[in-house]
Amino acid sequence: MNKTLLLWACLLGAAALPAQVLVDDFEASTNTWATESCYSDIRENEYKTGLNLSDKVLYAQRSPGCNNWSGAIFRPATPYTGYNYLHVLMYRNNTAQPNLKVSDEHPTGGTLDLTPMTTIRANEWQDVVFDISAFATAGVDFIMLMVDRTEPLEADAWMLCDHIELSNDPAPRTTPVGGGDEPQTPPTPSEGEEGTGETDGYRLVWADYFNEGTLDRDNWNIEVNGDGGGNDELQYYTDRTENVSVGIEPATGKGCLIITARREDYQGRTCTSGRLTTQDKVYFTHGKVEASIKFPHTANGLWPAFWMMGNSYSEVGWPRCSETDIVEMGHVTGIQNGTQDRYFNGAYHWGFYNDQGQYPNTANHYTAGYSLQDGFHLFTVYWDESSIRMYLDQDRYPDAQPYSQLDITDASGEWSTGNYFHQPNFILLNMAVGGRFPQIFNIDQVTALASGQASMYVDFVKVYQRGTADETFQGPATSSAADLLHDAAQVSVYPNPAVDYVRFGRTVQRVEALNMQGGVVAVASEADGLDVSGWMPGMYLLRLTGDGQRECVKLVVK
Ligand SMILES: [Ca+2]
Ligand SMILES: [Ca+2]
Repeated sequence: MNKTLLLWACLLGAAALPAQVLVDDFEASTNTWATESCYSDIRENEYKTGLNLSDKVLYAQRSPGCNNWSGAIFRPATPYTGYNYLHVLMYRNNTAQPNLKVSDEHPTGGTLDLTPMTTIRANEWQDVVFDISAFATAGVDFIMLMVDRTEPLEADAWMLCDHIELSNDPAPRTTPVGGGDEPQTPPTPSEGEEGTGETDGYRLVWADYFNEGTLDRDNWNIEVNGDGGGNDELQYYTDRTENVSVGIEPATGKGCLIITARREDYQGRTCTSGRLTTQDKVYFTHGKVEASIKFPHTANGLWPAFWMMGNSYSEVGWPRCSETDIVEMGHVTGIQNGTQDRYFNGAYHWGFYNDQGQYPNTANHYTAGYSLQDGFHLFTVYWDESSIRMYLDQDRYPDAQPYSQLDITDASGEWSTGNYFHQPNFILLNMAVGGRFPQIFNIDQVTALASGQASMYVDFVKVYQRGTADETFQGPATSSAADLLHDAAQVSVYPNPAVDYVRFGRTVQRVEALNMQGGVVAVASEADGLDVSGWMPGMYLLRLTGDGQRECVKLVVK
């Protein structure tokens, strides 16, 4: 096959189905596999060599006297459809052919025996591939792995199985699983975590769904201070789990970032809370940014917010770095009007202070038609070369007008927006208590903390981009079909079809090649390129690491 490798040049449609799905890697404590006829168990991997450096494996044995269908069976809750190949990482004590059934009741009557496409070797890990294309439509509703079908048997035959995967790629695995390099499951949205999705050319480049039970410190910093945020706020921000945690929102069961404000004496302050940023970890210029948030009842005195600031903050200071407040709640006007649960705003701060102590800023206040404090609501900002536009619940109300917008084309003056809103921004999530925004400066007036504490829940945060030249992105890229090419100017990747070798134009400390589902297909160190012979046509993401930087480059293999 003659391959050409193209830099990401156009947007491709997202695959309707994941390119592969991991059925089991046996690392979990529960065994979902049943012994058939002879013996099976899940055990420590005694052979951490070659392709399998992981900890646990499935063991299946057939002994003399046991049936030739001895092995282990797994029944998925719902059939897997759309896959043509089943991969089993296998280590066995003989070269007899393993046997597979993938359907309990094959529509043509009875189950079908499948033998591997792979030549079996003994005493080493190999990726054994089965062609299951006959079941791509009807689905895989049963996986029965048999040690062999030989007969009779004179000595024990056994096999270790691991990393059982359904795929549309027949190429056997060449990189090890486990040992720290096990492919990470890319973050994938659960039901209700779709947000506005990949619309209008926007592709997901980063997301945190907060479903893993712990905060991902590759994404987030937790601020610790009691300085009042420059607004005479009352809280002390801590990094304790009492204030910042990842857990379950009790009413919906959603995995969330939980920011909790608590009334307590702490470090000279009368209450505590949490504030997180992605500063120096995830920052980007232009894109679509959104978060699904369940606010607490803010009245009176809580001030939760989802916002952005320029990553140049530590160098140029505020407001020169610019600030974009996507949503804030708890303003004094809402308190005065009795509309605290519906009154919110988007706001912008930029420029610098003049001699009169003024600087440019603007806010758009808005009263929603329904409470924003009784469930999750989606806040989406579109930020491009011409404007910043903010939308409420655009997933449910796609035709609604923006609640806030700012023109950022004018760069004619020292205070013009166009000079401040085209630089990389990071994301902030926090919940202040009191201060100038709610105009409450005494903890006794913070009725929202009368019961002692109140929490803000964030179901997910996402950044989408279109891959246009004006965009930048720094951070741990989301490994999905939606990754975009970034920083291409720093790394030249060009095709050499004659030898199937992609050159980077320089040596990088480490490169990981990921397929569309985030599976690692190749890893190399101190490499100036990658051999891509044998790669299936398709889209790949190269993560290049060096000098403390991580760059992502998209490849299309044709
Ligand atoms: Ca394993
Ligand atoms: Ca979530």
